[in-house]
Amino acid sequence: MDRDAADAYPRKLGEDYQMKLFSFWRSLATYRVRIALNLKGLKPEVVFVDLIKGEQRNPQFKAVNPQMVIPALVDGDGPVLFESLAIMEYLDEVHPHPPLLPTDPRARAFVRGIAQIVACDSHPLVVPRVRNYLTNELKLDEAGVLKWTSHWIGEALAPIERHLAHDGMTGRFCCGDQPTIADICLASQAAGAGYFQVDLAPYPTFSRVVDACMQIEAFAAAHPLKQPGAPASHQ
Ligand SMILES: N[C@@H](CCC(=O)N[C@@H](CS)C(=O)NCC(=O)O)C(=O)O
Repeated sequence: MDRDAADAYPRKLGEDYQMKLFSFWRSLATYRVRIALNLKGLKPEVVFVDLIKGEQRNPQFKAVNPQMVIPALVDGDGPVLFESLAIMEYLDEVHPHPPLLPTDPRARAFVRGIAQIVACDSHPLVVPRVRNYLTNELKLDEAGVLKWTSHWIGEALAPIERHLAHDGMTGRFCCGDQPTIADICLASQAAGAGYFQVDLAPYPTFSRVVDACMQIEAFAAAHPLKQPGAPASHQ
């Protein structure tokens, strides 16, 4: 069923992809999965779901992902994979090199903890359906919505900075000197801070690690502003 729904999306002549990623330039969760795919050297077919036009709510996409959010990844015969953290761990298990998690249990917990502050505590509060609810149901104006989004982004940046600077785990990247799922989530948090005009100056360790990530082609090429359909800048 999932594979059928995914196959309902038109495929260009001659394409024979095993993997199909439902994506949009602006999606921070999909940015995370794009980085993981790039790090693994995987090149799925990309299907665009325009979140600004509300295409995630089309019945055709709802048949792929009933939650009506991206990313969604179909690998082979499916079923569809959903939730960026689950997708990244799946990719890491199926394609173990290079690893996206350290082997040491404490280091793994640290990496997952940083990733979850971003993906489970902060990002869910700034996604389009939440912003739309604030605007349409609670009647917040643009300034009010920006106050909301920047507040919840900051509520993640401050503890992440504290963990990175003080827990003794951080090297060139969040945990040691290899990029992990935590760094992928950091990159998405930095892009979100750009969308919602959050100053990163108070978070020097966070910014240093993000800068190190962006020197890696797999991160840089996955950036929202590098995707088809993206504007030249956030402004
Ligand atoms: N927790 C999910 C978040 C998925 C999500 O909310 N994706 C956003 C784009 S980043 C979306 O598709 N939103 C559509 C909407 O809110 O209507 C994940 O990490 O994959």
